[in-house]
Order: sequence, then C-alpha cells, then structure tokens
Amino acid sequence: ELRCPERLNSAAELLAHTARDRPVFRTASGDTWTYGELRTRVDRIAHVLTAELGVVPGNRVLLRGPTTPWLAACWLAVLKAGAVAVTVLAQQRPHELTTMCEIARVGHALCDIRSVDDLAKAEIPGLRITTYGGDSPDDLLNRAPTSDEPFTAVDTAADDVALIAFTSGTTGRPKGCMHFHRDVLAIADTFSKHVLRPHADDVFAGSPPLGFTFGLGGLVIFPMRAGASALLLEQAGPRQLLPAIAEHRVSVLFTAPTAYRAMLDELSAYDVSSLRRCVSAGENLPAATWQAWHDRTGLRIINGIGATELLHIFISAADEHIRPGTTGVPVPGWHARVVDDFGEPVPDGEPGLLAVRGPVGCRYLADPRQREYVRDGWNITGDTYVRDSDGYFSYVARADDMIISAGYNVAGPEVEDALLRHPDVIETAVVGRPDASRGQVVVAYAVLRPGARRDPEALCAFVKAELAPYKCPREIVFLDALPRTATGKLQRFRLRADVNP
Ligand code: 3SK
Repeated sequence: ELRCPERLNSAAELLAHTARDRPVFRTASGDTWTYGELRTRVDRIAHVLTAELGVVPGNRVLLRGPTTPWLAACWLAVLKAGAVAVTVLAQQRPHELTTMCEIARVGHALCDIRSVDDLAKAEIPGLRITTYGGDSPDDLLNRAPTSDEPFTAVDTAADDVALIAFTSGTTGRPKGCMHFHRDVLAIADTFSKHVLRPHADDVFAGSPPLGFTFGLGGLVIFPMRAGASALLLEQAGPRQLLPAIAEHRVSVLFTAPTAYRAMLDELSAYDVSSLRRCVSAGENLPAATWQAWHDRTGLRIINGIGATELLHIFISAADEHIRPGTTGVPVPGWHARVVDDFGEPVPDGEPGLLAVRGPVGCRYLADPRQREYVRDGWNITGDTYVRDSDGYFSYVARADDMIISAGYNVAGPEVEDALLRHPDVIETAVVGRPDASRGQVVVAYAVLRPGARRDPEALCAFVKAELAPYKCPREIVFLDALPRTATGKLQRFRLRADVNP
C-alpha cells in the first residue's frame, strides 16, 4: 500500500527536492532549464494565473500546445495554484475541443500561440484564452507578475482533483478522467520506482505528447520524481527520435511499438548506446518487434499496458523478468485478474476480461459509462487477456476485437504478429468481415516497406506456414498508412466499417 499524507500538492512535491542547478528540461535546439529556473517560471505563471487571470482552486484550466518546457511549466503552475489541468492534444480539432470544454466546464485556457487558431475557432462560450510564447503584452509570459516572491502552493487535499485527462478510446464521445494529486505521485511510486528505477542522471525522451498521460508520466512526472531530466521534443516521430537519442545521450525512451519498428530501419546510422531503458505502451508490443529491437540493440524493451482511466502503466516487467510476447505481471501496488462477463475469475490459460485494481482508479466525469468500467471495485479495461500459471499476463485482443470464424476464436493480434514477421510488412491490422457461412472471416490490412511488391498470395502463404489455417486472412488489403487516433492508437472500428460498409 502506498502511504500518502492527507494534504498534498503534487506539483509542489515534484518541484521541491532537486538541487536548483540540476537540469530538468532540455530541448532539441539546446535550451536547458534547471530545476531552479523551472521553479521560478512556475511561480511566475502561478502568480499571473491567480492574481491577474482570477483562477481560483478547483477551476479547470485547459492546456494546449506542442511538447515544450513551457507547457510543462504551465501544467505545474495550474496544479500548484490548486486548479485542475485539462490536458488536450495539439491535434484535436475545434468540435472536439468544444465537447471537452463543455464536459469539463473549462473556464480558462493556456495555449501555445502556435496552437491557438483551432481553440479560438471553437468559440467556446465563457472560455478565456491566454496564449504563451507570443509577442503580445497580454501573452502569459510577457505579463509582469504581481509578485517576484515564491508562490506558496495551494494547500490541496491528496484527493482533490489535479487533472482531467480525456480519452476517446478508439471511438465515441470523449470521457474525462479525473485524477487526484495523490494519483500523480502514485504512478511515479509504482511503475517508475519499481519497474523503470530511474537515476538522477537519466535523460528521458519519447514520442507521446504531454496531453496523453503516457507522455505526461514519462516525460514530466517520472523524471521530476527522480530528480532526472527530460528532453522535450516538439517533433518526436521515429525520424526525430534517433538523432535526438544520439545527440542528447537519451537513456530512457518512451514510445509505441510502431515507432520501435520504424526506427529499426535507420538504427545503424545512429549511436544509441546511451539507452538503458526502452518502454513500449499504447498498443500491444508484438514479440517480433521486441526480438528485432533486442537483436539490434541488445536492449530488452519494457512492455506495459496503461490506460488514461488509470493514468499510467499497471502491468509490466523489467530486466530478467521480461518475457517477450507477454505484457508482464502487475506492477507492485497493483492487482490484476482475468474475469468472465460476470466478473468471476477464469482459470489460468483461459482468455477473459482484464480487471485491475490499484492506487489509481477510473473516475469519469459525469458519464454513465463509469458503471461499465468499474465493477465491484475492479476496473474493467476492455482488453481480453490470458494469465499463465506463472502469473504473467498476455494480451489477446481488445474485448470487442475477437473474430469468431466458423466457431473458432481468432485474436486479431496473433495474426498481426505473424504478418509482422514477414520482412516486407511494417504495420498491420486484422479485423473480422461478416460472412454468411462462417459468421466472420479474417481480413488483414497491411502497410508494406517502400518498394515492396503487393503480393497477397505470398503473404497468405507466409501466415499459413506460421498459424492454423482458420486464422489465415481470406483477404489482404494494402494501405499506405493505418487509421490512428491522435495518440497513435489504431482505429480498428474504421477498418471494420470498411469491411462491413
Ligand atoms: O492508453 C494507454 O495506452 C497508456 C499507456 C501507458 C500509459 C498511459 C496510457 C494512457
């Protein structure tokens, strides 16, 4: 059990300990912020927020912009002022922003000047937008604070709401997940402390944006809790990650399976010897990708499953405990089991719904879907998993992604794994197409390496050599890219709509 004081301001706690002159954030262009500079800037912003913009504890403040130290500083300032940070993605469009602001009753926004157009276009009633990074005297960073004194953190309760993170899942109306101040530290004191085990000298970097809690944890909360530093990259695709790792001697990397796969092609051109921890989450990590990364770098990717509802990763494994092809075991502090539709545990080896419980729980803001997600105190994540007799959890599929073909259960990810072992395939997604005689048949979508020949027969033959015939795709459709959400998750529902128009 994690112990936590009754009164806790998580931003003040993250900012409190590390020596002033240690680096906290770096940028690709070579800026370095020390912990001392971050504290001063956070306090300036908090003074402006409270004394000039009239933000009071409990107010919801939208934060929007590319991944920069200023965005992180705004997030910390909002929490330090006792307000609630509503983190959104820079890619979200006006109608999505309007819905999220309505749900979270957002009254203020701090927005990077480069991301303000869509927010302004959304014309959200009552929303007061303050930009940062611009030239105007009204810009957050150009306003003189009412005081140069350190800002005294608002005395929040450990279970006051600190942030609202939105998840649209891969479809549907966005759900706002409320998380407390204690949750912010809990993710650092479970996954980061026990699995990642960072050092103060680590340099974190990665692709998930700060509006996605995968990135917020991996690039702000975990490094700060360890007194380490993070390289914050505005552009963080596979093309930018490799040179950034080499130049800034990144040691802890957070990204998704697709990026690991994409980086393999360019790996030999870069020195990645500084890496000591590579974390993969956001999607299932195929064993083939784990193996290929290990073969080329000698590094064992730390796979993990997390959820916006639970803030960060709750099943994972490190070092010699990693078993490729599995997600791992419950992170210390967390409990997990596999249950049937009635919430009863199923025997090891049998697939069922993943149910988890731990220091962070799902709290949807004003959304009846709360009753589906939390049942008898267990969070039902919507993933189908199987646990083996050693207690290792393996991903099977999203619960609604199982394909039933002629009475056989086919897990799309298993077929995807097989396809990914083919050297020409870089991305793939498998769905079920309704079929009069078999119920459903397996259809695969595939993205090939540039220049590779689109040969569905050859790919089907390849899969047939790896899997039982009933799992082999009846059709392979070639695409230039798979449809994905702004956080990079595959939108399988679009492919399902494509096979079932
Ligand atoms: O949604 C996810 O996949 C996720 C993964 C890791 C950490 C946090 C999140 C939200």
